[in-house]
Amino acid sequence: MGYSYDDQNIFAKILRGEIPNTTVLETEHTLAFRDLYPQAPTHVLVIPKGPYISYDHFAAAASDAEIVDYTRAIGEVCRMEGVTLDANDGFRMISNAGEHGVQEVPHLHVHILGGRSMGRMVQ
Ligand code: DGP
Repeated sequence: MGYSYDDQNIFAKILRGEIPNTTVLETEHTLAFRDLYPQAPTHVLVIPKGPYISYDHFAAAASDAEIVDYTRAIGEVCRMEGVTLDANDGFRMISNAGEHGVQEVPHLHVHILGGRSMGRMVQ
């Protein structure tokens, strides 16, 4: 099996500047931008700039610098959006992977959803 990254996926095109996006935060290794189809008042996608499909791929293949940058950027986006627990009522963080996770775009992304109660995930 192994990981096979498709560099024609939509987020790869966003990273190359071929498709526009509404950027919330850009760091050395990370880009955060608004979801095109927001499911909540805050709906931001946070992606590493490197060619990783899923979190397991990223954790196995990325450098420590990329992992630290990405992890901190996620927290920074939450802070910028005003959904952190010290300032507000919280958020949901989701990352879909593969067929079972129903991942639409095969480039690692974390969804940050907030600004409303997200409801229970497991019924
Ligand atoms: P997922 O199902 O977890 O792979 O989510 C993919 C998300 O990407 C989905 O919420 C919609 C969003 N999306 C799809 N195409 C685009 C795009 O061209 N631009 C932006 N900003 N978001 C997109």
